[in-house]
Amino acid sequence: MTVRKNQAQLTATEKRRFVDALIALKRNGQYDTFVTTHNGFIMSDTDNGNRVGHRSPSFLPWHRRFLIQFEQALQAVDPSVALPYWDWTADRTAASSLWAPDFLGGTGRSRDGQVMEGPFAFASGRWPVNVRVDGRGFLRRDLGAGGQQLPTRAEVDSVLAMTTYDAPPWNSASNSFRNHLEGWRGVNLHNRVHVWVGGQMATGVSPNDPVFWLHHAFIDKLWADWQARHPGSPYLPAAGTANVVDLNDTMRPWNDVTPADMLDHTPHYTFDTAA
Ligand code: CU1
Ligand code: CU1
Repeated sequence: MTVRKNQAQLTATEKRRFVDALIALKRNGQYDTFVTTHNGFIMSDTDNGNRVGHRSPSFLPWHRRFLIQFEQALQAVDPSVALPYWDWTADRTAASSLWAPDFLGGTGRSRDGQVMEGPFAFASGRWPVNVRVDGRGFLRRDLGAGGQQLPTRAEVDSVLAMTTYDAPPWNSASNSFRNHLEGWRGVNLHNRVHVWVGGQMATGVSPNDPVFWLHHAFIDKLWADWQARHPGSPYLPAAGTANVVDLNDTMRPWNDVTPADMLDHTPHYTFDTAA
């Protein structure tokens, strides 16, 4: 049984095993295939064209399926590993243990943004950035970029209070739970965290930074929390909508999964909510 824990609650051994599994996938090439897939969807998802991974209703089920596939790859290396989640409303500064040298390492140096500490520092030799949107082959961060603040719990609660999953025009203009959570409207939750971390996280190749998985595991948990609060609110749209993934449409790049298949996370994992 896979139990996803708050990263702040992980033991030293759990952190080490998660990091070791990431590095094993980097070494065997599987890690970079996830980066390539993600960037492909970022490049092709548009507000007025066909959209699957982002700026559309399937943002949440698409990333849920993407994380499950990645978690299964980690578990093929080490069955004890599960994706941790990063509650950025609580661990909201660069001084968080998340960024310590025994876990993800910290921010980048001022000259070029290069992460200099921890297992993912370029000098460690274990984390080459191969799938790039520029010429730089090292992990970059700029924690707190541009004076950004991470979202607060009150901002999260204001989005969880929204009752409609999604709404026309089913893109970055929608006034809906999905779009406020994704961050194109309103208080901006998900997108803002990508920008706060900076470096590759602010680009389509964001999974180059391992914190991508912890951020999206929390976004995924917020979807589950919203479902529990609004049991009468279905995934939308139900059917017949152009350019977006309806409830029972197949979601690229997979040929065996629909949003309906992803509505219940509990066959795949649960969340450890112990404090
Ligand atoms: Cu994404
Ligand atoms: Cu994201």
